[in-house]
Amino acid sequence: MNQWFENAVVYQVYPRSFADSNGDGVGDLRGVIGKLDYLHTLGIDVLWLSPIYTSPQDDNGYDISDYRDIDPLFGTLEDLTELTEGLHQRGMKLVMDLVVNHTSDEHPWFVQSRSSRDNPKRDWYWWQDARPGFEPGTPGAEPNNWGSAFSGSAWAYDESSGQYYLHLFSKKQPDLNWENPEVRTAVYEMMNWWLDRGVDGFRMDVINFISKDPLLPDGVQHEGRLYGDGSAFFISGPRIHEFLHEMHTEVFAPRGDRELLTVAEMPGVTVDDAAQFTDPAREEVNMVFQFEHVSLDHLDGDKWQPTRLRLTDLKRSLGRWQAGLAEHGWNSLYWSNHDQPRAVSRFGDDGEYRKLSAKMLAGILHLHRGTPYVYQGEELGMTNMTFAEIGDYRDIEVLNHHREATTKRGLRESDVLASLAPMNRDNARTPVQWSDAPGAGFTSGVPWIGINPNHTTINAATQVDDPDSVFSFYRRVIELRHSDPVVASGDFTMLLPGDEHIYAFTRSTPDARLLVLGNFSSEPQPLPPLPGFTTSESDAGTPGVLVLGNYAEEGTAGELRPWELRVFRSGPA
Ligand code: TEU
Repeated sequence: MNQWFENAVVYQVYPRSFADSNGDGVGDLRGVIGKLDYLHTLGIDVLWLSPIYTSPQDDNGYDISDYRDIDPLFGTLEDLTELTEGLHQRGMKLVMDLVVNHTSDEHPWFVQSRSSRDNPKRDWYWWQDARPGFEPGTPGAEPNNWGSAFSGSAWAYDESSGQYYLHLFSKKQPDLNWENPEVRTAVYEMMNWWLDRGVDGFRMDVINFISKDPLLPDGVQHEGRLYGDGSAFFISGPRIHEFLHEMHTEVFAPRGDRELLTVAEMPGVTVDDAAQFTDPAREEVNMVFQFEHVSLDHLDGDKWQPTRLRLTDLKRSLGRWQAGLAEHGWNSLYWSNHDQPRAVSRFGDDGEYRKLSAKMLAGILHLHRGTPYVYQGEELGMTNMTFAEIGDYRDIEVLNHHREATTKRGLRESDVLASLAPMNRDNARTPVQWSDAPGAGFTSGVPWIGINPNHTTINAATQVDDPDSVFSFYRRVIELRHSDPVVASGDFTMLLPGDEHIYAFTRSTPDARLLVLGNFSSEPQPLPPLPGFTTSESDAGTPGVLVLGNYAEEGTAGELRPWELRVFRSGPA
C-alpha cells in the first residue's frame, strides 16, 4: 500500500534564522509567510516549523512555557493561522515541532510541580532525593551519575524542596514524567487542539526519550568523561512502543482520512526498533529520524572530537537502513538540520567544488528510498560559518561545553575553539542568505547571530532564476520524485560497497530502473564494472538514458569527474 508521504519532500524552517519581517534581527512567522511562493517554486510538499511557542528561548524555543500560544518574538496565533492557510492554498502542509520530553522550567506545570512536595503536579516531573549518604546539594549528591546533553549533571537541585529534578538537556528543560497518565492526557489534548486548528502533523523532538527506566540506575562511566552515560536507561525505554501507540489512538486514529505526518526524532534508535516504530500495522509513527550516519565522523561518539568520514562507512550505514526498512517501515532521509553542520561542508567540498558537490549530495540523498528533508539554505548550497571567538556563538550546547572544557577540564582555549568548529550547531543557524545586501535580505536590523560573509556570492536572489544553480537542481530532484514512481517506490540495491570514492545504487520496480552514481571526491574516478551492467551503449545491460547530472558537458563513459552525479533510467517512461 502506498502512503501519501512516500513521494513527498519536507522542508525545515528554523524560524529564528529564516526571514525577519520586523527588523528586530530575529526571523518570525510573517517572514515565513513572505517566502511561501519561494517554497512553492522549490516544489516542496510539507513545511516543518521548528518551535515558535512561548518560550524563554534558553534552547531557541525547544524549552516551551506555553504549548498553546506563539512567542511574541515570532508573532501571534493569527499569523500562524495565516501561514497554515497560505500553505494549504498552495498545496503544502504544515508540520509543527512537538517538544514533550521536557517543558521549560517556566511552564506553569513545572512552576506548580516545584512549588511543594505535595503539589498535585509534583509527579508530572522526575523528582528524586539526594544519593543516600550524601548531603543534598553537595558535589556527588545527585540521585545518579547521568550527564546532561548540554554539559554538567542531568540533575538540578531545588533548594526549597530539598530534592533534585531530572533534565536530560538544559537546567531550564525539566523532563516530563510520562509514567503519569495525567501528563500523557494533557499532551494528547494539546496535540488534538493543534490538529483542530489545521496543522498537518508533528515532528516529535527526542520522542524515544520519554520512557525511562523508573529505577534511574547509574550509567556506564566512560574513561575521560565527567559524567556517566544514562542513555541505556532512557533511549527507547520499556514503555516507548506503548506510549506511541497510545498517542496514535488518542490523537491520529480519530482523524480518519486526513493526510497527517508523524516523524519521530530518535537519537540512538536501532534499525530493528525503527522497523517496529514505523511499521504501519503497529500504528506508532510514520517515520523516524535516526542518527547513525551523522555520528560516523564523531570519534567515540563525541561530537567535539571530529574525525574523517569514510565513504565506505557512510554507505554501509545508509545501506543497512535501506535494507532494514525495506519490508516494513519507512526511512526519512537527511544530510542536515538545525543541530548538524551544513551538508556541503560536511559531506561535500565547500570550496572549489561547492556547487557541484551540493548538487551531487542532493541527487544521492533524494534518490534513496524514503522521505527526503531539505534544511533551509541547503537548497542554496549554504556552508558552515567561521566563528572567530566564543563570543560569536549563541548555542547553549556550545557555550556550556566551552565553559566546562576550559574550566573543569582545564583544556586550552585555542584547542577548544578548534574542536568546536566542524560540528557546532550554530553552523546551521546563521541566517538564510536571500541576497547580497548587508543583512543578506534576512533582516534590516542587527541579526541575532552573525551572517556568513559569503552571502555576497551565495544567495537566493542569484539562484532562483539561474537554471544552473543549486536551487534549480533541487527543484529538478524534487520534481523527479513527484513525476517518476520508481523514485518513491523502487527497491534499493547498493552497488560497489567497498569503493572509497563512488556511491552507486539502483532503484527498481518491475518496469523501470534508476542507476545512481556519485563521485565523493575532488579527483576524477574510474568507474569500476557494475554488476549487471555493461558500459557500451549498444548492449542489453546498458544503464539507460541519462535523466539527471550535474555537469553541463557530456563526460566519458568509464569515468566520473570530481563530485559528478549521473542518474540513468531504463524502462518505459
Ligand atoms: O535534539 C536532540 C538531540 O539529541 C540532538 O540532535 C542534540 O542537538 C544533540 O544531542 C546535541 O549534541 C533535539 C532538538 O533537535 C535540539 O535542537 C534540542 O536542543 C534538543 O532536542 C532538546 O530539545
